[in-house]
Amino acid sequence: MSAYLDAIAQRVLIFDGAMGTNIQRYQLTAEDFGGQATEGCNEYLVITKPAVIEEIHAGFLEVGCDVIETDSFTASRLKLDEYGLGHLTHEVNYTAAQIARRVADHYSTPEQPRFVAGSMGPTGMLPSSDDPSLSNITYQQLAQIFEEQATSLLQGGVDLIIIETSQDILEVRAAITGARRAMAQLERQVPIQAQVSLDTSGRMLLGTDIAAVMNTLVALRVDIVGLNCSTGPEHMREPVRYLAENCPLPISTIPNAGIPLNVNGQAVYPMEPEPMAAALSDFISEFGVNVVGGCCGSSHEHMRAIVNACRKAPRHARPIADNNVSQKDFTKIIPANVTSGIRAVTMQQDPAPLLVGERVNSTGSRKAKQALLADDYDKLLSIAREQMEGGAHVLDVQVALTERVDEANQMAKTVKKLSMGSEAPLVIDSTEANVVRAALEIYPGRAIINSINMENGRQRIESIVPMALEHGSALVALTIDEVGMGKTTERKVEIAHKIYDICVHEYGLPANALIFDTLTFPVTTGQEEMQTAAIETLDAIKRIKAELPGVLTILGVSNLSFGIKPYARAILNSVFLFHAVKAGLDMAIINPTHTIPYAEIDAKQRQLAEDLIFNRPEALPHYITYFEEHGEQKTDTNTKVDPTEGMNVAQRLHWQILHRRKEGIEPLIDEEIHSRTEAQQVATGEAAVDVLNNVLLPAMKEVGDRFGAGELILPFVLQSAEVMKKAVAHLENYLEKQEGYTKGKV
Ligand code: THG
Repeated sequence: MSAYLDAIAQRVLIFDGAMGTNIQRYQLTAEDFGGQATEGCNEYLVITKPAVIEEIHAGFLEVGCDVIETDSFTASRLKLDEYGLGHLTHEVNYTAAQIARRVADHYSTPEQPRFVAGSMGPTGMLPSSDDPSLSNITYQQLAQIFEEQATSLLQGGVDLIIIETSQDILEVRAAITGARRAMAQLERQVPIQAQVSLDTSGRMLLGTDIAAVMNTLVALRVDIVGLNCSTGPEHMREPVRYLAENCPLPISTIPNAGIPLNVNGQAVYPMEPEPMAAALSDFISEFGVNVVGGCCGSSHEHMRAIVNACRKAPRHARPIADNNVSQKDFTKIIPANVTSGIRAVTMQQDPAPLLVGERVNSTGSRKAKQALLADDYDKLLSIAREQMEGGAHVLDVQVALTERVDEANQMAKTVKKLSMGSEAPLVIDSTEANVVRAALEIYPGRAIINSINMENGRQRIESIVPMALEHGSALVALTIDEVGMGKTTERKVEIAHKIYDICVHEYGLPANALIFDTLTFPVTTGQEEMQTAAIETLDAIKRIKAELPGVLTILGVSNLSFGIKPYARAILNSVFLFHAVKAGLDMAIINPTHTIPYAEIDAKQRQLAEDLIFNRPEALPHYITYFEEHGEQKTDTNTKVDPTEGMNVAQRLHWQILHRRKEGIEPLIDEEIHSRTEAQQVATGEAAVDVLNNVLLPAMKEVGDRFGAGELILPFVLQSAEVMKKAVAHLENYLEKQEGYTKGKV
């Protein structure tokens, strides 16, 4: 039970204003900060000038705020170390909490209890970026840093933990884990309010959009989801609307007093108290926001105006989930979505199914295997992009190699590469717990784990399900037990029930995070006992969906057709997929570029495939004979495979920069230079300058323009810049040293 959550269920709660901005007003000296070495460390003031912090807290409570935040925003050991104060981490956080507690208790009345939020801001690291120094920290290290900070805040008596101004969603995940570990250790549960900062285009620094933020955080079972800092309220409007319409939990909105202006090197927050108060009270009456407050630039006057306006605002009756932590039924709360570091994708596509691209797979693709043997992660990324361009919604990633022993390491590198270079949510395909863990600790969003089974009784469940809970992952379960793979409908359903009972009832995994794979076996081998394989699988899907409400289903469709020719295989898989979806299949692991829409399959071929699937007499010989005669059609049904088809060389160069494709950029440069020197009779140096100015720079300009318009995210811009760098480096081979020539600015 939490008094804070109880209060949220009853009324809008108002947080305090800015700590930093208000400290600045005191014009403190180096001495106040405990000396020159620690000047500017606002958190150290809880030790050196506690009266100042106390007065700021009291001022906010005086104007009517319900919640004050501890002066501990950058008091993680990592940040305090920058001032040589790391050894005081406990003391600073504990004291910050105690000061706030004391002031809040002084102002609390039965009618208006005041709350203390233990503030944890970012460490300054960006673990999910590919910057070598900013990403040079592990999930576990971050979790440990936040656990330490949360422990001291909890010991100091905070009512909730607020993780705020977050820039990197992977760091938020580590902070949540750290806070949870601290609570478990101290046996004291408090709510977690997780807030991120979005820029004016509505994304986090590394491109995470509001849907990915919300779905990742809700799956982690935080108690409040919100936004703070970065912009004024006007830019928060659309993301707040999104949260209001989609977030099952209470939401918080704590903007800056406008976007800061730089006045003589000082940040000045331009928004006046009244307009800010009006904007926040609108959020309450229009969107049903549950928690408001002020971030940077918000003075006591701002908060007085906000309290006055927001107390009067009738809250739009947005439904929120039951506020009692212990009774929250997360099965009903957590949406059936997965996320990458960029966006969210629903696992219940309409029309079904969710397409899971199968080819980033060491055992299911020769190309992928060779890439992994050579540690060629660029190659894996290009396979991944092909799958996405072919229509995959998410990608299955499997990297096991009998030739190597570093699966966890290769998995981590692959997941990092794919997260940075594509927007696809990932399915982590490994039954090894250490490999799954390595992937989840690198992956920024909400992944799907593939898979658990009961081959060794409860063993896999016990090692993997706690990880799924910690990371908020969805989880594939194969219908296999100690006796073996479920081959009949009866056995498949029986095993699914066993797994469901343990995962959902014992562990509390939400039913819609559980995805059953009823397995299918080839009907193409001629083996007597396999002839009904497709029927058993389809019936099992129907029964599992009916008997285990809320769960999802998945199938590796191509298992059905091993051993026959590619085109015959594609037809059989596609027809089977159609029937599996009719039976209730939610997700299909396939090669999307080899899948043919049912409606486009020739009626005769459809009939032959259905005869085989439904085990009609002589179906297999008929199928094989037919395709021996009609078998040589192209299996690649995807006409969009080469998006640069029909482009000239200059257009291709432009396209590759815009679409972040390094491969093959150098031969294109050579080709373009040669065609120019030949056609225009100019020197190569001149042609190179021309290519730079009229081909490469305009491409980079378009990248910049698109970024400015919010159409491109920062990591993609950096990757385009990498392509540009490679192109320019190659171009330099053609450039003669010329006086007064500059390469231009990028
Ligand atoms: N269920 C679940 N996960 C799975 C499977 C499943 N993961 C792995 C596998 N099965 C699904 N993935 C593939 C990947 C490739 C192929 C089939 C399934 C495939 N590959 C070509 C072949 O073998 O003919 C290789 C082509 C090439 O080398 O390029 O068919 O069932 N939960």
